[in-house]
Amino acid sequence: MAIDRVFDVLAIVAIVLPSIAMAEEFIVGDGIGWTIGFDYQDWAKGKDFLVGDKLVFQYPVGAHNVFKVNGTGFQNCIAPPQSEALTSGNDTITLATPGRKWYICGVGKHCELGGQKLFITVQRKSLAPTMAPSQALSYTSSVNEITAPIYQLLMAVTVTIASMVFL
Ligand SMILES: [Cu+2]
Repeated sequence: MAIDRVFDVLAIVAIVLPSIAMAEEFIVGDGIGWTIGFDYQDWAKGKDFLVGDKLVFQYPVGAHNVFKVNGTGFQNCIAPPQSEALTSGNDTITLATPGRKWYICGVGKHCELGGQKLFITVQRKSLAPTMAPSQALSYTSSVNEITAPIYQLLMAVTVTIASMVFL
């Protein structure tokens, strides 16, 4: 009986762990890439940006660049100093923290007139996205004295691995 419970717990960890470790990579604008005359708010609509995911800005080198700005910089298309620009043409940004993020192109009037700006909201990653709260509760309450420490240990390991991946 106790052994069965251990396997149950292992099964949960096996299901939960990959979903924690898996980060998504978003090509901004998909096939269009990072350019003028494209609706990036429309592109971002319905997408779930989670901590650990990546944004990739793709464009011909020299044609555009990428600046991370604040809300005011986004609203008014104010580019920070050139030294802060990403210019590789394949700029990957890892979304390290939750919250609102703003990006603009600082070339010419691409932001003001070309609408080359992106605003997203990054969400905190849930630790157990595949396990419903009710399910988790019933498992916790049915775990007996012997398996409880093992369950806690496995959860601690899961959290440790998750923090190693994302911090
Ligand atoms: Cu541009």
